[in-house]
Amino acid sequence: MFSDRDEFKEEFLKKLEMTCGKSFGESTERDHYFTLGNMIREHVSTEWINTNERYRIDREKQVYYLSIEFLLGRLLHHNLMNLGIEQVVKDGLADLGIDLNRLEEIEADAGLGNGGLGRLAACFMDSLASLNLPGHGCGIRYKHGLFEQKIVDGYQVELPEQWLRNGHVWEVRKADLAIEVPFWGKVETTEENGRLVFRHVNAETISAVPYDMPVVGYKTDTINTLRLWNAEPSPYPVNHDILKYKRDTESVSEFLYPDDTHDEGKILRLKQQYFLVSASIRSIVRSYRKQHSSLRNFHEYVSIHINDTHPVLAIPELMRILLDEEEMGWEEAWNITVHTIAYTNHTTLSEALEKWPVRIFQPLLPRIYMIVNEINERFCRVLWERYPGDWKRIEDMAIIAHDQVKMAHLALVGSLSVNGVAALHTEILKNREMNQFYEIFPDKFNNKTNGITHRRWLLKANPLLSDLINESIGAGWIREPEKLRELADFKNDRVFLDQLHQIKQLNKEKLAKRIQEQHGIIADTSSIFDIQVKRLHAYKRQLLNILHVMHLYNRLKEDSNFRMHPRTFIFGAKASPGYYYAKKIIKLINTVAEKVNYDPQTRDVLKVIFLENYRVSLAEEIFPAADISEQISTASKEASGTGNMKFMMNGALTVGTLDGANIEIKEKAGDGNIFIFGLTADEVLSFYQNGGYNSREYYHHDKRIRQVVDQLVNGFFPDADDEFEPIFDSLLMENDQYFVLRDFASYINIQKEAGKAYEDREHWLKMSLMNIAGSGYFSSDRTISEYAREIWKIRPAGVEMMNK
Ligand code: B1N
Repeated sequence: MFSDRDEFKEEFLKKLEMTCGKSFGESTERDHYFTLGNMIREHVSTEWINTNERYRIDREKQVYYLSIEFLLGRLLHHNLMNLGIEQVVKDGLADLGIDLNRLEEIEADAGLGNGGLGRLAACFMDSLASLNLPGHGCGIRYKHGLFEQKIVDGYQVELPEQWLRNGHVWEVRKADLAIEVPFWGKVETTEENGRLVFRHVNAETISAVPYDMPVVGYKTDTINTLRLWNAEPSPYPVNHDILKYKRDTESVSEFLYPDDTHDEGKILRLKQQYFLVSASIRSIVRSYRKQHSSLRNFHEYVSIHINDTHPVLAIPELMRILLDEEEMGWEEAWNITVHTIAYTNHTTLSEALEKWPVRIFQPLLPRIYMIVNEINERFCRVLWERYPGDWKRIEDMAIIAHDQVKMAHLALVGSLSVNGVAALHTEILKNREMNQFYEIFPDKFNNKTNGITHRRWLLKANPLLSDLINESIGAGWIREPEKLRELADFKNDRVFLDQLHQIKQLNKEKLAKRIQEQHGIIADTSSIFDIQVKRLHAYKRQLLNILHVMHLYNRLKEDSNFRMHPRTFIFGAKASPGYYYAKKIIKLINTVAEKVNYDPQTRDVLKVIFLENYRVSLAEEIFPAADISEQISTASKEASGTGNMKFMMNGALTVGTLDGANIEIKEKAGDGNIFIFGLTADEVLSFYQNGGYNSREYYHHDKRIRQVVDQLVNGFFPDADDEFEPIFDSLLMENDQYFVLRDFASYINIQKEAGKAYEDREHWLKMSLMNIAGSGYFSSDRTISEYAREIWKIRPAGVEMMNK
């Protein structure tokens, strides 16, 4: 690697001429970006090869993290930072008159995920490498990531995302390692030498071509691999219509499904899932076989993690290889499989539970179906012995029932570990959603509270705050984030608190500038930045937030004595394109914004901003600028949340329900440093079970509620006609499934309290500091260490840490 800026410059200029075929004088910013990116990737390649060699020679156990989503965001800055060459590169470029920040903006986000689940996978990649753990990702190289969102006339419009338009500097295509994945056809069963042999014939195959990306650990020698599979026509097509065949194959890795916590049940999705699983498992086995003569001890050297049920076919696929290729008996193959696979559940929402009709599953994956069927029959026999005559229970728990394959049941039966993603979530799985399975397999269940990489979400996203932390407690927190605790010592230090305030202001100004450039709205940086950014979903209750804004507007209009600290309510959210109700909420937020932002009577104290196209790179500017973090899901519905952790780590105070990881945030920040409101999970669940909630009572008895609900339909929004009737109906005609009206009064009160608290600046800063100080627990380094120790049983490779 270049040791100083002059060496860097020399190499950069040489490389520029070679890759772009232009002189420096003729080159554009895009040329500079590509030159730098290619240069860095090439530098990384030696260590990348070394890491792989080391893994091969040491024969250490490896983990493979299978995920249908990896929401990586941009990589240039992140890689420079982790390599420890950020400053040299910045200085060298500056000498040439190039601004590194501008080059960073050229990079397209790798948006191969919807939200929390996909971003979690990306944070885990960073933590694995940074902790020197032998762990790799396997995913799909979607040509189009999550759609780009435009807001037109207040409505969401979706455009295809184009991250590969200008090529992608971080990937390496490895065509020679392609794997053929078979679909359709049929299975011929014959008997050979007293043994049943299964042959999958007349299959239509798709080539899975790996594109590898280096995953650079933070200032270590470890460089792991994220392998993304691209679907291409196979060199041996059986199909005669070549053009149609080409289109059909390529469609498998064309689009990411845009449904967050919702199951679409489309055949192409099942194809994607088997494509990912089959290519990944076969390639894992292929490299295993290079070092081991049989697969007998596979589970001692390999752990395979499935991120939700999307890759659950890893279970029958591994069985297929052990049975059909290795010619093992069922018992031995099953023992290896169950000891290899671990499963994380990310939601209890029933609409997200994957179920496949047998009539789709069986013809598409004939051999896999046979194996799932056998797993089911054997499992049902076990159930029958344990619960003789209890037909109802067996029907409920079966993997295949009523002509449907239940993917979660397959995961529960076929893996050695089942974990939830926050303490409350795991308890709900054990005691409610998966209680019958918990009874049989109590030892499988465990909790792994989510985390986020503090390197991207604090060190990189908030350089000013990171500097302040370094100056006060040293840089040890970067490797050991729990050390952020030491910041608590500064809670009575006026000078320190004042610096904290200055930094928040600067971050707010930066965001305000972006808002003004993009939306033409001026956000007052002395107002409270109250932010809700996440996917749009009824259970996340963006509706509660915007109804509260309408309530404040009403108060301001009606009561000239009403005083509040000025607030800027900021939203960012994509709605699934087919999710009608969610899109109505977006339109409502924009309609309210239109009304309050231009009313001379209110615009100085109340602003509403809907940020277009929320994504990782924008998130990095948002979290550091937040005063208040909105985490207001209906209790029991949000499995964990991870945005809540990013806000906390950047010193925002949470206004939230006792849901998901909010409960643990409250413990770590301290009860006095968070604003909790609303029903508890137990209360919500018992309402669902026993009834007893009537939303109309709340509507009739609370005139603040009546007023805002009526305003949805009574002409308050002059051009809205019946636009918001579906929202009105959901609240009153459909009994408000998400308890928006039930929690409304409690929410108004806590918001009032938060607003008042903000006016005592010193106290607020203390609370903010206690959030930062308590946030170390939510580093994904902690989460990944727990997975490594308790589930995967993998150890850090013995490598030198760079002393930078
Ligand atoms: O996973 C996150 C959690 O922090 C969130 O609470 C949870 O909602 C999220 C089907 C999902 N659960 N399920 C999904 C995503 C895509 C899809 O096609 C389901 N996402 C979550 C990380 O644990």
